[in-house]
Amino acid sequence: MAKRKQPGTDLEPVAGNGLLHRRMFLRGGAVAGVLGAAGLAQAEPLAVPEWVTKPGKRPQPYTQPSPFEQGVQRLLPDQNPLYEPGSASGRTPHQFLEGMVTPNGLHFEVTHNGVPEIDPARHMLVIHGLVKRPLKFTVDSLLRYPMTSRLHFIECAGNSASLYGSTAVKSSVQQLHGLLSGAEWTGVPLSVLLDEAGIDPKAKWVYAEGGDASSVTRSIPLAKCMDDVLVALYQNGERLRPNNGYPVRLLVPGFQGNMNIKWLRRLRLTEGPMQTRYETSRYSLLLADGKTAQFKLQLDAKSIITRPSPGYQMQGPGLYEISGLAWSGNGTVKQVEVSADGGKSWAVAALSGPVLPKMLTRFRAPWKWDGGPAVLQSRVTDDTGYVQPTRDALIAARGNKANYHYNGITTWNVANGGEVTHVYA
Ligand SMILES: Nc1nc2c(c(=O)[nH]1)N[C@H]1C(S)=C(S)[C@@H](COP(=O)(O)O)O[C@H]1N2
Ligand SMILES: [Mo]
Repeated sequence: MAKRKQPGTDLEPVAGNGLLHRRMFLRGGAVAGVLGAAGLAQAEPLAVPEWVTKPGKRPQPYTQPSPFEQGVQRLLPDQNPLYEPGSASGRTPHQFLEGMVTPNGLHFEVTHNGVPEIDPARHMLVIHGLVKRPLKFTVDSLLRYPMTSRLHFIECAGNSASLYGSTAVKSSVQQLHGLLSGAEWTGVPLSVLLDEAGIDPKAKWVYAEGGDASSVTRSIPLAKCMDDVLVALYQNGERLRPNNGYPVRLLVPGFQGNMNIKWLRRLRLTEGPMQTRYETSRYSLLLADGKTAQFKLQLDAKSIITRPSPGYQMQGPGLYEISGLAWSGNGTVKQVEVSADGGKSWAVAALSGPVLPKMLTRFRAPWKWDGGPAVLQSRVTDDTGYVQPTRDALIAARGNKANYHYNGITTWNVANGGEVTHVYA
């Protein structure tokens, strides 16, 4: 009996330049013979490598990645002389990672004045200002509260800032978009601690201060603090890494990375925002007319293709899986589309669940590359209906004096022969 034809089973394209139906990879049969596996001559025995012939190493108390994965590293730029000493970043190597969770050793970092070495036995957190009962917590006392775990991304508002520039920087996805990571955070909902302190009805903002030398301080709307902000103690199951705020940090889901105050030591409830340096001279948006938009705190929806991306060597014409990340500071990823012809036509990508609010979502799309030129793009729509803009549309709306919140579409050019580079469409 003839089976009804399913889209994709015969590698039928659904958009220009070889994009195939997202269901294709769910059908193992359609893939056999077109991917990387080498054909096996019948009854040929496997070679016996030396590691099969002798006992392996003893276990270590804390394991490290395979020495063959040593190239998978955070990217550490030189100290910027305009910034404070110790001001540094470490960018996540998205070109080498998969799934939605960033391993702790590769989580990105932005640190304005070096990483403090904090003794958890001496670290304190105070809540004061417009409260009925000011409170002081030791780390041990915070660890006794009932815990909540949630997966969220953090993205520096300065991530991807070079794409405001007039020429496309020929660089990796790590260099261009590496100030972004996703993790499971565990801690105490801030609302629990604020309720315990008793909120004065006059309070509308919470001023948060870090315990490092830079005094990174930010004003956070009280409504946000009562909604989904966490006082985080654990990152992917283990205690926070020093670089990411050990022993305690704020996690402010979907808001500018800068607001996720690390090494948290003080929360003061206030009537208005404090107009700190990090919400005036920095992390605000310089518009085309020279005015500055302050307190644009949510990060709009954005997506990037991580494979193939610059540095990836295409291995000849054939079937590839395009893989990438999409996220929205305003909610949940609803749909991701992928184009191989510079945005002329689009194929809907498959989303790897779970798809969670204010968290990275992995998307995938099967692609039959013919070995010729291609222009790869991805475009996300979130559950508010917002569609990621093209770079031109973003700059037309905002100008190009801005340093922050770049969320336009990124374009990878695949040249004849397979070199992948960053271009503007
Ligand atoms: N105390 C303190 N908190 C801080 C910073 C800092 O330098 N000091 N950097 C901020 C910035 S700019 C960002 S983008 C995020 C980055 O979080 P991560 O380093 O854990 O990735 O932390 C924020 N919290
Ligand atoms: Mo940041």
